Amino acid sequence: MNIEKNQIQTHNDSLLTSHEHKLNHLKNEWSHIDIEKVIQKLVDFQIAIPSWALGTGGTRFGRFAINGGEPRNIEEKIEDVGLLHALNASSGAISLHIPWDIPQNPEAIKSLAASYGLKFDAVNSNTFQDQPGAPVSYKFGSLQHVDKAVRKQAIEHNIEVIKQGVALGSESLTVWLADGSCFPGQLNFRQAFQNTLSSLEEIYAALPANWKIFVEYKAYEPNFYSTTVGDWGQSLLYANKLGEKAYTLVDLGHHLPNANIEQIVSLLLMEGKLGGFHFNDSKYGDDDLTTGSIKPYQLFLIFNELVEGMDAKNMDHATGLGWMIDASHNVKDPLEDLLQSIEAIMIAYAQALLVDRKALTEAQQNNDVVLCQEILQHTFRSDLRALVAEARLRAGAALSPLNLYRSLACRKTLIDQRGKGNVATGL
Ligand code: LRH
Ligand code: MN
Repeated sequence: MNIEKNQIQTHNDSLLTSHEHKLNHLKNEWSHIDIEKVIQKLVDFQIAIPSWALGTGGTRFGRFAINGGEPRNIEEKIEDVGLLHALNASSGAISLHIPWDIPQNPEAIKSLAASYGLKFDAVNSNTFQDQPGAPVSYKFGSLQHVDKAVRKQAIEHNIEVIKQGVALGSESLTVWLADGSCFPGQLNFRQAFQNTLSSLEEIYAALPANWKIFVEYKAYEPNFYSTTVGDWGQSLLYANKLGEKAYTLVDLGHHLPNANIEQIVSLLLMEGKLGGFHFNDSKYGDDDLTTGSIKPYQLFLIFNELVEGMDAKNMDHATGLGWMIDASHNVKDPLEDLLQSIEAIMIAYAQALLVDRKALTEAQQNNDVVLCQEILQHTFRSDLRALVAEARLRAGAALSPLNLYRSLACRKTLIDQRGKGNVATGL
C-alpha cells in the first residue's frame, strides 16, 4: 500500500498550527541549546525493522491473528516497511531473518527496497530451528554441539547467510544462538564454549573485509538451565577472542530481572565492542513488547549513556551502531506496534541529546547526587514530541504517523489487497 505525498501534506496541514505552537514553546524553553542541530540528528537517525515482526506473533499458548492483511512474501514485507518509512521517515532499513525471508532474486529485492528508500541492515542466521530435510538436528544446540557434523551444518548456514547479505548490500551478520542446556550435568560448559568459539572463528573467517558480526546474548529460553552466550560478559569474551570485526549485540529483553542495562551499554561502548541493539520492552522475560511501553525511563537512561559514550569516542550517532527493533506482536496491529516503538526510541534519543552534560559532569564531580537526578529527570520529564514531529515534517513524513495510519484505514486496505487468512513468516 502506497501513501501519496498529498495525503501526508493534507494530514500535516490539519495539524500544523498546533504543532508550530508546541515547537515554538520548546524552542523558547531550550533557547540555550542548538535545537536545529538536535532536529537534524533526529532526521538522520534510522531504525531497522525486523522482517520477522510484520505479522501477528504468538506464544506456546496460542496465536490470535489480527484481522488479516499480513504480508505473504518478502516483497510485501518490504512494502510494509516502506509504508512505515513513508509515515515516519525513521524506518529506513529492514533486517532479514534467514531462512524465514530468503531473497530469491536479491537484485530485484534490493531495487524494490531502494524504491521505498530502504537499505538492508544486519542479516540474521537461524540455527535454532530444524529445517525440513536437514540431515542433522539442532535439538542439542548448533555451534556448541558435541557432534562436528551439526556444527558444520550450522557454520555453513551462517556462511550462506553472509553471501545472501552481501547480495543485498548488508554489512553485518547477527548470530543469536539458542544453544545451552536444560538440566545440570547435561553440558560441559568449557567444551560448549570452545566448540562455539571455534565455530564462530570459521564464520568470522568468511566475513567480507567491511563486515561486522554481532554476537547476541540472552539469559535463558529456549534453554532453561544454561545458555552458551548467556550474558554480556560471555558475548564480550567471544567478541574479544574473535577479532576487531566482532561485537556484542544488546537485546533489551535478554537480561535477568533488574539488570542495569545502561551500565552494560556504557562499558561495552567504552571497550569499543558494542555493535548494536534489538529494541523492545519487557516486564518479566523476553516479552518482546513495544519499546518504551513498560520501562521508558530505562530506555532514556540507555540513550543517555549512548550519547555520552558515543560523543566521548566521536562516533556518528546515526551510523556508529546497529539500531534495530526486535519485537513480537501478540495483541497489537504489527505496524501500529512498530510505529509506537519507533516513536519511543526517537523521544528517548531526543531527551538524551538535550541532557545538560556540562552541568551533569560538574554535579557528579561534586557528588551532588540530588542535582544529578534533577538534571536527568528535567529532560526526561520534558515533552519533546514536537521536536521528533518536526524532524518527520522536515523529512517529508507525517506529523502524527499513527493517526494517519488509522485515518487512511491502512489495515483495511491491506486486508482488501491481501485477504484475511495469511500468516506472515517469523515469530
Ligand atoms: C531471540 C531473538 C533473536 C532473534 C529472534 C527472532 O530471542 O531476540 O534476536 O533471532 O529473537
Ligand atoms: Mn533479538
